[in-house]
Amino acid sequence: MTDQQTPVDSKLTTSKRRWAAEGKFLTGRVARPETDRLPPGQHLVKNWPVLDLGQQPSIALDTWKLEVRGLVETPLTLSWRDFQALEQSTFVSDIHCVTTWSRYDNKWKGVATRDLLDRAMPKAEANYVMLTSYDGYTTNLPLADFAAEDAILATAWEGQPLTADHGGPMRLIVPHLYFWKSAKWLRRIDLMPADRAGFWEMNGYHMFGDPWREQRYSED
Ligand SMILES: Nc1nc2c(c(=O)[nH]1)N[C@H]1C(S)=C(S)[C@@H](COP(=O)(O)O)O[C@H]1N2
Ligand SMILES: [Mo]
Repeated sequence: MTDQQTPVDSKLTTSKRRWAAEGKFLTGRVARPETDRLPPGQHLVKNWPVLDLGQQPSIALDTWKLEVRGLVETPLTLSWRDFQALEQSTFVSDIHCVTTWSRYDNKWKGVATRDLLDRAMPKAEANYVMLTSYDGYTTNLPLADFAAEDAILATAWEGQPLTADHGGPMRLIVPHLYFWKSAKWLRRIDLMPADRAGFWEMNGYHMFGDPWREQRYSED
């Protein structure tokens, strides 16, 4: 082999480099230029608003549990102690709420969804996830997006235990989708073969919810 590239190779290499720089074809958090950080139609806030159905459950840690069910090799039922014994990760990410506020640089600590899935071992037929919370809330997303490298089952925000109003003791954070996908007070994760609508998705919100494509509401 020679080091010399054919014109075709170098053209491909150039466009691949450009795609990489632009984050083309990638889902999830990518290195976007700072000027591109705010998705269309969003404005920046410094505070952290509380939004939910108005029923904020208070869950005692000794009765808290997390279940992983459906298309997995190993169904899981984790106590708080079991959950704390899983590998802990820290990620920093932005929040984009469909009601048009965004908040930059939130520091989360908890269990990376990938680490939980490593325990449960999704079956090959698992393509989507339904999340069910202690307040009865549900929301759906593709398994690949649930397993994004910066998706986290968060128990702390900015170094403090996650407060009950924001979904404590544990909530999901999926930074690359609108925040309604980030279930607070998460109780159960079901791996499914096909997509099904959760609460807001049955009420006119988009099935996927990509802020960069402004997928706020469903088409019909
Ligand atoms: N369990 C549960 N999770 C939920 C909701 C809810 O009502 N119940 N609301 C969603 C919506 S619409 C938003 S915008 C975010 C708000 O999270 P925050 O109150 O921490 O800002 O939580 C999401 N997760
Ligand atoms: Mo929301």
